[in-house]
Amino acid sequence: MSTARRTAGDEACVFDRIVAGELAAHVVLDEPELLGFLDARPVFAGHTLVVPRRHAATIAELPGRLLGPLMDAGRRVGAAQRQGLGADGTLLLLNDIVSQSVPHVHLHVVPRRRGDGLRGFLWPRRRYADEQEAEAVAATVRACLAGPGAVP
Ligand code: DGP
Repeated sequence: MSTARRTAGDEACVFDRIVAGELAAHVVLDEPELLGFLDARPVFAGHTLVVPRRHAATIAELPGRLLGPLMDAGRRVGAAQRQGLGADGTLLLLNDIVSQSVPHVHLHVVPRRRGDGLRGFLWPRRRYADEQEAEAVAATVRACLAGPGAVP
């Protein structure tokens, strides 16, 4: 799933179509490897999606060298939202597979304001039962990161 213009079923990926100029979007960032445009259903005005031009459905499929530039674009768009839109801060968020409605990597850059009501909306927190449970979970992830199935 890493070639350009990849499709989900028979339908062209909607973000590939935006990158190709086949679908209109309000572009805010236009760079050789990345495109940033307004989310059509924003949490707040200015909510931007930054996508790699080359199709990758998930971050495991995205070349690792693009992760830094993707986050850096989020950093710059967030600063522009603070400067131009009066935002106090930024939520950088990337839904990967679960809750990912468009199978093309996209970084949400959401302008935040103090008191905007988003506090705690993402997840209710829990606690580990004890240190043993936490260590067992950490050991499992550590082993997978060092094992043959690790993403390069
Ligand atoms: P997610 O749920 O994390 O996969 O976010 C996908 C976002 O993509 C969602 O907030 C709405 C946005 N979106 C979906 N289709 C289009 C589109 O055609 N144009 C634009 N600008 N945004 C879209």
